[in-house]
Amino acid sequence: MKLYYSPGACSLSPHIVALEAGIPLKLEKVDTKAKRTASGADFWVVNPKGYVPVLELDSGEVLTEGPAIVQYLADQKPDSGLAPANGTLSRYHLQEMLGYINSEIHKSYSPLFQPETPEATRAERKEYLQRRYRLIENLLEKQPFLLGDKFSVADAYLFTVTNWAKPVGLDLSGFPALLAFQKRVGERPAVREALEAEGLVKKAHA
Ligand SMILES: N[C@@H](CCC(=O)N[C@@H](CS)C(=O)NCC(=O)O)C(=O)O
Repeated sequence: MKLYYSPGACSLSPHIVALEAGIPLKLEKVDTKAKRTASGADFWVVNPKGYVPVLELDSGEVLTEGPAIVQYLADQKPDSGLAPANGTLSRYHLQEMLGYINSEIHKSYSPLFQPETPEATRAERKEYLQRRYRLIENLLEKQPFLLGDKFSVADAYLFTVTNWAKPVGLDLSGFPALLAFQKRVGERPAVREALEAEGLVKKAHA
């Protein structure tokens, strides 16, 4: 399988999930502005939506949309415990959380990365994000991970998007449980490996 990614973008979430699950992935970097992949392919052809992440299966079929990709990866290795079993209420709670992160958090960051976004819109989006993070904070005050005691694909996604707070200047100092979560997840070996592979942190020398 191959993951088309852009360093530090939302594609970091499936990258982390694959490493957590022990699924070998080929990686191909994408210039999402130029819509070119590192091997010179036209990214519009790979994904007509023009965005990462894209998971190319060994059959050549492609799967897009982060929440679908992370569940697909977790289901390849059910024993990893990265997603509750299909058909259970817990699985719907996972999808509920992925939907919340996708539509309420991930996409609220998007205008903050656009230089042309007016200052008033930036302020409104930041205020909106802080409101949405409050629910997450309340949850993480009671439990280490979004679904309870165990790390799941939702945690990989939350970690990925929350890493964007610093570059866009979103103040998270009012969310100590969330900040502790970021630190805890960032120290997981698979997460560290994904960050190193994407060139986001320096490799630790032996
Ligand atoms: N709905 C998609 C959105 C993916 C998305 O927003 N990807 C961003 C990076 S985080 C991207 O590739 N943006 C480049 C572009 O849209 O031109 C998902 O949830 O996977």
